[in-house]
Amino acid sequence: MPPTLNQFLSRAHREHSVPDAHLQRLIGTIAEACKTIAHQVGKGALGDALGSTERENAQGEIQKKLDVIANHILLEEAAACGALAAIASEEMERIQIVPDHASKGPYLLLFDPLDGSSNIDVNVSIGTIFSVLKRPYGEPLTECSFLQTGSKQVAAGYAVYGPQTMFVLTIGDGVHGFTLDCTTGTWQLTHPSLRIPEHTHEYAINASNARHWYAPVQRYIEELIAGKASVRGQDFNMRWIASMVSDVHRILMRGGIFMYPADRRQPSRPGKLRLMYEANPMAWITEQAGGAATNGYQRILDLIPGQLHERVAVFLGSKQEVERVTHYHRTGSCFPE
Ligand code: AHM
Ligand code: MG
Repeated sequence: MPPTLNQFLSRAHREHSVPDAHLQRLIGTIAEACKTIAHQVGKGALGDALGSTERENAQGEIQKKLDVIANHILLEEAAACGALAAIASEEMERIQIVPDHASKGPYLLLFDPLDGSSNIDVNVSIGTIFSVLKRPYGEPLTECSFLQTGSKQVAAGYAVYGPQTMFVLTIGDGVHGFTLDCTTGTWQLTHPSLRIPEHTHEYAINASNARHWYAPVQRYIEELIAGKASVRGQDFNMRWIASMVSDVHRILMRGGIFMYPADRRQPSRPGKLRLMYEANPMAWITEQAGGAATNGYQRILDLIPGQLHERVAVFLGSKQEVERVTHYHRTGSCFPE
């Protein structure tokens, strides 16, 4: 019988003293909240939770009903677990500080409660992404406390609500996947020590934006499409689920590169995805599984955030592909070699 998530965390604590008791409780609480979200997602039209609200989130996007429900579930459960000082979410403009009357802890939690929400109403896989940082002491607890590089994360992961419900976690010692056993309600370690293959034949990008891409991305994708006839000398396959969790999960399972580049539509906007609760946790998971993650120029985990909800270009997955597209950006090389 594979270990459950709780057994896995207890063993990691015994063997490496990481995660500490607070972090164990926090990860357990997030996983429980994901179970509740999975249950809500699974109800579909029977749960009166499909469709949109009339409200916008901090980024000016119309919230789906399930965005709001998932945010509420995570917020309520995490705030009460005693491990946190404050919480930030894609769905909340400002951070939420755990009130003085509640039990507090040394960690900060960031999450995207329901990633890929355009897929909710059409019954395609979606997920929850989270990132945990240590609370800096010796300064007031504000949004600035969250503005740490991704390399400071102490835990990161996601849940994917698909044909199987899975919880994928890193605490800095590899990447481990747990599958929800619906008969017992436990997360079982089914995918220990996941590794992303270095070579791949698969890429993921929203190709409908091709006309807006900058030259390094144009060149890289043109070569992939040309396949055997190009400098690449092999054919590539394309997949785009429009749910980062699902696309990254596929890459963890069988390799590939995921891209959401900056483009010419809004030159001041460096991509669509959010650095602190989308790119950072996925970048750390990718690196922990032997892959790479950059914004085209720099390692994502080294980027110093200026704002809680800031956006970033993302190239992540199989190492050799990420290195190639990053090289095209760094050298400004737009023409075949
Ligand atoms: P969301 O957090 O509002 O759901 O947006 C993020 C999602 C990612 O999951 C996905 O990779 C991307 O947006 C899809 O964008 P597009 O609709 O441009 O293909
Ligand atoms: Mg998202």
